[in-house]
Amino acid sequence: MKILHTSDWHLGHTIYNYDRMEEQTAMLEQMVTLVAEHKPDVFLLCGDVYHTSQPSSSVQTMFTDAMVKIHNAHPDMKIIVTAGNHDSGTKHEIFRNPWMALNVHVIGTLNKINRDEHIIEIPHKGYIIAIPYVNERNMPEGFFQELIEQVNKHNTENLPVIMTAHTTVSGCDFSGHDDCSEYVVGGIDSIDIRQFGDRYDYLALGHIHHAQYIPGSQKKARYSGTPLPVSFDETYDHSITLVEISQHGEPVQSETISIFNPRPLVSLPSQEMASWEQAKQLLQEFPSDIEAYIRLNVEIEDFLPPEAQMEAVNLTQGKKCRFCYINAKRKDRDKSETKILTVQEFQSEKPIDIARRYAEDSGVDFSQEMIDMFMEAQKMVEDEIRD
Ligand SMILES: [Mn+2]
Repeated sequence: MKILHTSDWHLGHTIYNYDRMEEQTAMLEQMVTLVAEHKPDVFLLCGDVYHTSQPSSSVQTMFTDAMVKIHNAHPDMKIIVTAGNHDSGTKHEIFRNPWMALNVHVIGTLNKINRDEHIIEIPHKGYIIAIPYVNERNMPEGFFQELIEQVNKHNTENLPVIMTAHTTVSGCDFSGHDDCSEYVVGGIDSIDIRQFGDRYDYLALGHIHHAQYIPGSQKKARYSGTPLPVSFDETYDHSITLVEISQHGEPVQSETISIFNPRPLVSLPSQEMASWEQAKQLLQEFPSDIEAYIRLNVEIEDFLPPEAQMEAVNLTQGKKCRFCYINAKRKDRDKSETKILTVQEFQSEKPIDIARRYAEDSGVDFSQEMIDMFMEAQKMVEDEIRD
């Protein structure tokens, strides 16, 4: 069985108010080409199809048009789409039935009553156990293992068994993500790889943007990563994973295929920080014919000049690049000194950092327990907004 594994398309993502549909369309075109070239049996899209639960109609049209093209590129292929934490699972399921006509299976929510709905059989090829993002409070204990056992009971032909999940797995490399600790990434608590059991041949994961195998999984569990970077800190390669498994219990053959981004996210300087004057110089020297999003990494003594943003915008006049923001960090000074934030800095702070600052200023040790409780509360608020 041959599979193309991808996740975290985040369609509709905008960056500092710039619309990214052009790059997203270019990415989707590459998906169509890859399907036509490799002719996989299954195309797996493991969650975070959209960046928000309320994508605009043009973004939804971009997605549906792409799915039709992907289907037409190899009509025998099964396309399996699961919802991620950024998606509205119930909205994805509205068109579940008409999608079936194009060999597209949409799994938006957990069906605890008809668990069979999560098992998709590819006759004489293999089985896919498709699980969307589920808040851990709503995930029945042993759900993954039970489904695997059920599949293995019927798997008399010894066909490959593939499972999907959209979650944070402990020990993964979550670099590039905001809002995270060792335990929680993007509002999702990490779970131990052992919770999935060990009777699957390949675990196709979504949620973490850095493509990687899970340590200790013997290359059986993998994040495909995002095909396009969502943040400036995702400085790694972006790709899709091609997986081949001959039969149940056999090792997995896999290959990553890079996705070309016509408008990359560029930090100036690319590593470390520069002074404001140096950063301006770098921006001025940036080639005018390169299409890119630009972030300036600036180290400051006190404050940026109030006209800094405008100066940066002016320096990009006549250039094809799109200026986004100044990532300003103060030089480390005496730790006991209370940090004063500008409005711009405050707006870019994460809730957890504001809470940490509040605790520190109040002379309270912000313990791991408090961090976990805070992240839990934040996750509940985000779930509330999404639902
Ligand atoms: Mn996600």
